[in-house]
Amino acid sequence: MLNLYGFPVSHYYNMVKHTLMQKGVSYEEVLVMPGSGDDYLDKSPLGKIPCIGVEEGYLSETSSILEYIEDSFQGPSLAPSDPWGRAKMRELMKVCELYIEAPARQLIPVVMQGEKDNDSHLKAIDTLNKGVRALSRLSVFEPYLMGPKLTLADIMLRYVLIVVRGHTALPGLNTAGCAGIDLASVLPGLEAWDRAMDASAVSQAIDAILVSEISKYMGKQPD
Ligand SMILES: N[C@@H](CCC(=O)N[C@@H](CS)C(=O)NCC(=O)O)C(=O)O
Repeated sequence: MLNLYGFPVSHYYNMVKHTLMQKGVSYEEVLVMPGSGDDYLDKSPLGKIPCIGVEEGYLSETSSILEYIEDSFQGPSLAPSDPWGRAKMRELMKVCELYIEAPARQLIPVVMQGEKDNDSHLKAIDTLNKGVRALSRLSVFEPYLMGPKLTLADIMLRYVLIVVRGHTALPGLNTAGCAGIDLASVLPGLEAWDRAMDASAVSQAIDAILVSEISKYMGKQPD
């Protein structure tokens, strides 16, 4: 049985959970909060959430986990089968992670606590603008990022966007607005993509948990 370590409000945790559910893989959730101590470092060396435990050992870093799940389990395929398509999917995932999620996360204190802009916030705004434009250049939105088939890149983007434009459970988290980005005009395919992603029973199940669990975890999150 695969163990999934973390907590259900973490957007990275939910990328892994979404992938497991989408593929129909059985798993057990093990509650771990950030800063859980040295024992957890044996599983996830930087203490990051999520991580998984399988027969072979432990694995952290979400994109590695997603690819491991895709490669190891039956169920609907969530990646192109050819090397080029697969590499292009990884390119999209890197853009989501490094140039959208990371700068958006840096802007959270600005939008939530009204912290004053400083050099690092201005750099984050610049990176986020470039990241969203890169996403636009790399994606076809037909309706999914790479075409008619859902891939791991779509799953990653769904949860990255929580940090960029908020969520019904986290309405104030509009870091794109703080960076002056009008998502609908930079990403004209986003509306149809949202409809396709939101129609998924897996998305709906994860959103329902997020809404019901959020108040329990808000005060404990380090971000
Ligand atoms: N690069 C990591 C990032 C994961 C991450 O930052 N997770 C957050 C929770 S959403 C976390 O563990 N924060 C606590 C910390 O950074 O120590 C991944 O891809 O899994």
